[in-house]
Amino acid sequence: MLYALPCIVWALLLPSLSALRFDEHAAFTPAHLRELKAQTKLLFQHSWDSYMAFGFPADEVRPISCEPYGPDYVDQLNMRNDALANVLLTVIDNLDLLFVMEEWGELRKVLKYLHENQATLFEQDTIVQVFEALIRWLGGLLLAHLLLTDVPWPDRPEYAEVRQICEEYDGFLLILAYDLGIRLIPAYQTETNLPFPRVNLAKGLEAVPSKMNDETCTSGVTTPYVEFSLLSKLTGDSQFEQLTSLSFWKIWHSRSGLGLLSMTINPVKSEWIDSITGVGALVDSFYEYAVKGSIIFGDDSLWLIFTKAYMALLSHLAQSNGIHDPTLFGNVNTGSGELVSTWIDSLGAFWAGVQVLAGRLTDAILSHLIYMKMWDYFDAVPERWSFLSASSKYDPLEERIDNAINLEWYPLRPEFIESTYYLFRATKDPMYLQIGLRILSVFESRFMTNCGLAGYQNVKTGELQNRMETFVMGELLKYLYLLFDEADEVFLHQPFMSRKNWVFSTEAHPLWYTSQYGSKSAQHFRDTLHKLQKHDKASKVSPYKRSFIKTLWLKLASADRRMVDKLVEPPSDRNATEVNWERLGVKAFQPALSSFDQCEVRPRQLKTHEHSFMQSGYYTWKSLFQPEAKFQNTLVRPPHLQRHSKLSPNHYIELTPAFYHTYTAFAPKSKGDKLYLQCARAPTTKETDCVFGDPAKPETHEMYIVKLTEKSSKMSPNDVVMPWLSGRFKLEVLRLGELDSTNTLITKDYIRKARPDTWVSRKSEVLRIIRANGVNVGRYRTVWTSRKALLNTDMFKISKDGRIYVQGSYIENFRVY
Ligand code: DMJ
Repeated sequence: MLYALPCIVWALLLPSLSALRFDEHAAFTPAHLRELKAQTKLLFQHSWDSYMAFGFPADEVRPISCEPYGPDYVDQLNMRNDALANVLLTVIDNLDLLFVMEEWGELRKVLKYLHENQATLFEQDTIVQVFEALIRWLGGLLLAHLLLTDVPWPDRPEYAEVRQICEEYDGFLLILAYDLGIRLIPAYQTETNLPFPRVNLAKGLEAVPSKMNDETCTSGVTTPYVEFSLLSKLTGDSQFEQLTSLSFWKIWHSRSGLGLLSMTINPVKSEWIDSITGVGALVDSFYEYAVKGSIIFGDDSLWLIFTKAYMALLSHLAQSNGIHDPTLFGNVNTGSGELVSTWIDSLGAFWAGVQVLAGRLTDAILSHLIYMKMWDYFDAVPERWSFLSASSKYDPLEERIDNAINLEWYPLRPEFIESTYYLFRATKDPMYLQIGLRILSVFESRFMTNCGLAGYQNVKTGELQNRMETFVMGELLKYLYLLFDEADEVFLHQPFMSRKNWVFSTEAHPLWYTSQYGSKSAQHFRDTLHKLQKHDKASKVSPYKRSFIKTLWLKLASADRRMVDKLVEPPSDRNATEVNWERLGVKAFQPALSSFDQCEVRPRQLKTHEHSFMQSGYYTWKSLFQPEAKFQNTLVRPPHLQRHSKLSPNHYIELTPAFYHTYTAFAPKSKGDKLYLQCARAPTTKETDCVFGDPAKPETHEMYIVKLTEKSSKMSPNDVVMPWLSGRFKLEVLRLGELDSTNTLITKDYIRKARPDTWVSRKSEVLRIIRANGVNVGRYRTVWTSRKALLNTDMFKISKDGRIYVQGSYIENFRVY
């Protein structure tokens, strides 16, 4: 490693890096992928070496000016102090990356430094955010501890050094993690059981001005649960788990009537501050940790939370035309479910990864696409992008760009490459490698600076930011490297790790837990702590810490595990009793909520992929270019990127010539073939939203999916049965001459067939249910409701054969039984 390497030398090396580059030729042979991994590793080495040469032991290195960067000691209220506290952040957040990159020499060096400085590392008079400290520092320490104590490193030459390091390791990282935990846990000293967002590491809660602690966010309240529970389980000190699970459940029970959680809350009054929700900033990792927590701890109640929350998101947030169309999850009012903004944020790109983990592959592909389009146009994901804007396509480019990009920075956030990695592991579609290839080449050509990697200060102008947050290496480069590890060479992908049930934390630290290891660890920890306290009372448990523990335990004596148990929902009884299935000729059915218990393994639009050689499923997806049509005013390429057209002559990832030619090589190309390579025209039909009955939480009124029917039954497999008609419906309005979401032209015949009772005029229309309470319906499925459910309202008219008219309009796929 070249710590003292002057910037000039790096500048000289840059051209040779790009010379190494494959010319965007999409072979993705084992040799090619190995080369891409090597190139990604060079980016890591450049960043890490720069940090060690110019940043260490500060928290970060500034990638343009090559200076160390840490907390602001003058202005304590500076938000940058949320994550920076002079605690060797780059090192702690990247310990596991050193394992991934097999940088054993570096690992040994930084472990030695941490060992020597452990007594004072967190004794910092700075105000930090519990959330950031949790995910970056505590997660980093816990994971490194697990890697050093709970991995059966094979007896192979490449692991000889790490086996040695493990043997020498005395468990000090867990002591450090505990020290940190004890400093952070005062945040939970509230009457409401919701934590304060910030603490002072050295002086506790009292040293934090109240205005810095009067607002916290849903992610801040729920996310600590996973890392803190792990800390409890590994140390045997249950306070961390008890307090954080209590807050998790408390906030879950504060969800709105629609089952939605707002973004920010006052922890003292336990009152929501806003009534907006989305899947991005401030609320993102609540969903993420409901799924991941359920995996790490095998907790079914967390999984149930996720399924309910997910149904609510599908009902109220999901915006798409047809059931196979790109979907974006907008921001809505938690009370009414109405859309309240026309932007989505960069953090929301993680969502597709969680959808993959939750087994919803088709949904994941549909929500990932819009972020790929952002890369197509901006070579980045702007912090906030507007899908709708006031501009028209005739307005000047600058004006369109101004209206399209609401927050203009891109600090090299990892979320898009993170979900790309998940999607590739789940589908093996080469399009995801192509995305990785483009990102790698943009990083090499645009974001690589003298001392690391610098993202955009302004996506619109191309101005760079003199900051490299720790997630750039710790998440982005890690996911990129693992994406190219198709051969499963990295230890995380190897069989000796597959029994661990590990899952990446929100900060990309792979975490896992087994009770067997937990009890062994807790016993060992107690013994070590006991010895330490005996020998070094003063430095290990300061008076403030001891007194806090005492008060907290008094509180816990009354607020014990039973308080959490009361809030935990039992897995609901999902059996149907009120539908006479036999009379309806239905032999098998499934409650909609329990459909989440099965993983989807072959996403629909990629179905053909399994039969085809050298073909990306994307080229069979008819809606691939729908976003261009739909968002033509806000997907616009800024001038500075147009000037760089030499670097990326064709900015569409999915149309990179080499890739397109390779991965459509065996696709049918003539018109008569079933999979003729052609995209559908964007639908011209309009959509409308309506609420029938009481728009309650998704679990309030169970709905069912028909699985198997008698021949005589009017129902068909996949039909939706709603014994109570209640909730939000998305309808497509089909008018004469329009093109619908299935690419069908609405002709007189179509309307006449649907409504034989009516004279077809230019104004005739037919409605179609696209989605009912988040469940996809569309043209080929019918929603059935009981006649009883429609009796008490004038809104509906039922024809003799069970068709339903809503205020005079006919819904083609809606029937009563
Ligand atoms: C990271 O610190 C984590 O991924 C977190 O969950 C969200 N934000 C950043 C990266 O964007």
